[in-house]
Amino acid sequence: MKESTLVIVKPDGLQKSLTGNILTRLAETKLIIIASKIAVVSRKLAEAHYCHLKDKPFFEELVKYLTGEYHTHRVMALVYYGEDAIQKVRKICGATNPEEAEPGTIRGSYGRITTKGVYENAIHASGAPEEAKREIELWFEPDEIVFENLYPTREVVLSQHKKRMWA
Ligand code: IDP
Ligand code: MG
Repeated sequence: MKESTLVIVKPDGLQKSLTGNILTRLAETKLIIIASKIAVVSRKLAEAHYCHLKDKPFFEELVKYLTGEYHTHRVMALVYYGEDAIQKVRKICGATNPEEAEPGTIRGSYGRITTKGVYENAIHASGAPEEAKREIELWFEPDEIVFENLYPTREVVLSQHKKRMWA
């Protein structure tokens, strides 16, 4: 089944200049990239992204990690699309716990567990189609995605809309 998946090169990945290596590894999947950007992650976005983990003891540290408190305040977000995209990307990422991830995987190669117990595992990848939809809609506007009708959209007319333009 053709599907889309959200990938985030997390702040540790950017700070360690791993973006190129990670994208090269993901190219093995032959999936296509239909959106990409460098983003600053607000606390609100990080909390929404990891809302399913809000009761975990490591949640606060996890939110700080994703906002870049321990590295750089930037992440790279991408949407990959193609046959079995979710499973193909997850396989190359490796297990959540970098100590348990296979050595050849992205997390096995670049991840570590901090002294505070957070898994700094360099990359996020959606785990299921519903999760991918929720995450992609959280991170991207419809017009940032170079793919017609990935998910349903609606049109709104904004009158008093402030927008920054080039001077
Ligand atoms: P996933 O990233 O492999 O989908 P999730 O369970 O969705 O794993 O967890 C999201 C993120 O939270 C992980 O990538 C990792 O950074 C962190 N995390 C998950 N489980 C733990 C844990 O038991 N201890 C510390 N950090 C964790
Ligand atoms: Mg997950």
